[in-house]
Amino acid sequence: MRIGISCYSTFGGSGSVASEIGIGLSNRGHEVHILSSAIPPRLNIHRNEVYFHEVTPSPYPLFESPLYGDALASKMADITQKYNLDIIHAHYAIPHASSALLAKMACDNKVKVVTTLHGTDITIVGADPSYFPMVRLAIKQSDAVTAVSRFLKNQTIETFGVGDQIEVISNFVCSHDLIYTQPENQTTPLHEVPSLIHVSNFRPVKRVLDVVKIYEKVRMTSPCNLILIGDGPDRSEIETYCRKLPFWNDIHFLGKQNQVENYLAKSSVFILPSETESFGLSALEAMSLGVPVVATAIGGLPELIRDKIDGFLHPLGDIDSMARSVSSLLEDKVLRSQMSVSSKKRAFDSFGEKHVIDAYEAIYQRVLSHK
Ligand code: GMT
Repeated sequence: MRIGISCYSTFGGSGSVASEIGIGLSNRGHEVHILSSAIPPRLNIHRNEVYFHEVTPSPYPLFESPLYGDALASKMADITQKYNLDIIHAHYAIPHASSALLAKMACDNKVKVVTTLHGTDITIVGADPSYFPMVRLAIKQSDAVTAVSRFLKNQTIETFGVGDQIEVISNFVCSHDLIYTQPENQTTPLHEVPSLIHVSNFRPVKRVLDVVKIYEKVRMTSPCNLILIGDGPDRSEIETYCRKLPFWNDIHFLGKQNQVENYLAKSSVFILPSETESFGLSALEAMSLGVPVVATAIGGLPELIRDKIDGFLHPLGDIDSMARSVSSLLEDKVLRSQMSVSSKKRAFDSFGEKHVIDAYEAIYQRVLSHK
C-alpha cells in the first residue's frame, strides 16, 4: 500500500508513535510518506526507507499566523496525487484529521482517511469549543478511527457523543531500536546512588512539580539523583523552585534528548504523576528497559501498569503515597528487581510491535475494500 502519515514533529508521544508505525510499515514493504513541519526526532530517514515531505505554510501579510492546517491539507492533496496514495493516516486529530478530510475532497475521494486519537486532542484541546466541531466531524467522517487506549475511546464517546466505531490499538515498543535489544534476562543494573527519572513535555498536565516534591520526600531517607528530561512551558518555573533546594546539584535538567533510553536504562524508578494521560508512552518505554513506574491511577495508565506488579498507581496529587512507593523501590532491591522483570515482560508481551502493525494494516485493507 502507499500510505501518507501526518504527525507533529515534536519529541511527544504521537510523533514518536506515528514515526514508528511508518518505519514498521516500510519494513513490511509498504511505501510510506511522512508529512510534518520538520523531520520527527524518531524518524531516522538515513536508516529507514520512508519519504519525508515538509509542510511549510507560506506567510502573507494578511495572515495573523501561519495557516498550517490549510498548508497541510494542500500538501496531503499534492502528495496523494503525485504518489497515488491509498491512505492518509492522521495522528492527533487537530489539525491533521480535518486537513486529511479536506485533502480527500480535493482528490475526488480517491484516498481513505484513518485518524488516530492520541490524548489531549480529545481530553483537553479537542473539547475546547474552538476546536470541538472539527474534531467531532473528523471522528464521524474518517474512514476509520483508532484510539490508543480504552479510556480514550470511552472519553471520546462521552465528550463528543460519537465514536462507537473507534478501534482501540495501543501504543507499542519497537524491537528494531537499539534501546530494545538488550538480552531478555538482563534487568536494570542497581547503582550505588540510584536515579529517579521523569520524561515529558513539561506541560501543566504532567505535574512536574509533583515529581520534584516526591523527590524531596524520598531524599529525606534515601540518597538519590533526579533526572528530568524534556522541555516545555513549566520548565523555567520548576527549575527556579529546584534552585532553592539544598540538594539542587543532584537534580539534573537535561532538556530534550534524542537518546532517552541511555538515561532510562540507568535509572531505578520512573515517575509519572500526570493529571490525565491517555496512554503514557514514556512509561511504556521505561518499562521496556526494566524500570518500574510510579504513576497516577488515571486515564489509560492502569491499562498499561499493573498496580503492585509493574510499579505503583496512586490517586492524583497523592505525593505522600507516591514518595512511599518510590522509597520502597529504592530500599527493597528484591522488590525493585521483581518489578523490573515484570515491567519488561509486560512491555514486550502485551505491547509488542508486531500485533500493532498487523492491526493498522488490517484497518487499511478493510477501508480500501470499501469502494
Ligand atoms: O496529547 C498530548 O498532550 C500530546 C500527545 C503527544 O503527542 O505526545 O500525548 C498523548 O499521546 C501519547 C501517544 O499516544 C500518549 O502516550 C500520551 O499519554 C498522550 N498524552 C496525554 O494524554 C496527556
